[in-house]
Amino acid sequence: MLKACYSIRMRAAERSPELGEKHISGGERIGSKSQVEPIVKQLLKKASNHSRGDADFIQITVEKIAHDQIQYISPLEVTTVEEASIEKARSEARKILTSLGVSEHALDVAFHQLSSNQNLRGAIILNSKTGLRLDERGQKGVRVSRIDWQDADGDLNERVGEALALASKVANSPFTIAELCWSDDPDYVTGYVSNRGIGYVRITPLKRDGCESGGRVYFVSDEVELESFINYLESVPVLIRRD
Ligand code: WAQ
Ligand code: MG
Ligand code: MG
Ligand code: MG
Repeated sequence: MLKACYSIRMRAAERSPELGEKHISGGERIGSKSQVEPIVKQLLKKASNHSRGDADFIQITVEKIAHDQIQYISPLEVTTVEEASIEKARSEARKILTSLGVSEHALDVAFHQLSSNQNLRGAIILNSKTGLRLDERGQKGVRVSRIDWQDADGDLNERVGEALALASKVANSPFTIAELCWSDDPDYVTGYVSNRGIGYVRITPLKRDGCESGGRVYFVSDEVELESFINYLESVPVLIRRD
């Protein structure tokens, strides 16, 4: 008999009457009944002592998911590119994304968004040709959820394992042309570009140490069925497994 599975999501924010809500951290996991408690602890720990600030609001949501809806997908291959400067790293990222069919204009929009946005909770969806933003989520963006590794993620650290799982789910959609990401955490300057053909290409440094801007951009094709794409990202449970 198949055991019940749970989606466990966390979001943490700092709230001030003057500045409103600042995004601190988020997390999304999937586990069996006996894993719920350790996962909740891990997500609480992730939300606390965060480099973006002291969370004074932490929300954890636990939801049962149907076992027969889970999709199993392989992780993208990981490679790493180290550059001598942010300019060189960004130009390498642009070169790769251009080769995948992302237009110059869409790249300008994406780099501007990630360089100027300090409070993005999810991803921005851009048409890879026109650079037009397709989701209407503002600062909330689209948060990929119901995603985890089936077993251990190998010898990856927590951050890389999470990012690789997210990127693998995103790349698996036929509407995804490519992704660009770097963290909004001030102490983490490595980002990546990814898609199903090139895999997960880590690039460092994509931003200045101490900088709190970052986020994710999903470049999509003209054929995108937006509602079904967003539903896949947010709601379809996916477990990553090495085959
Ligand atoms: N779905 C969509 N967007 C997300 C999600 C998600 N589940 N989680 C984070 N984001 C967006 C959101 O705008 C965040 O502000 C931004 O990405 C950065 O999130 O190989 O740590 O968790 O060395 O700070 C990538 C490189 C690290 C890892 C990315 O992102 C490596 C990272 P963070
Ligand atoms: Mg985080
Ligand atoms: Mg994260
Ligand atoms: Mg972050």
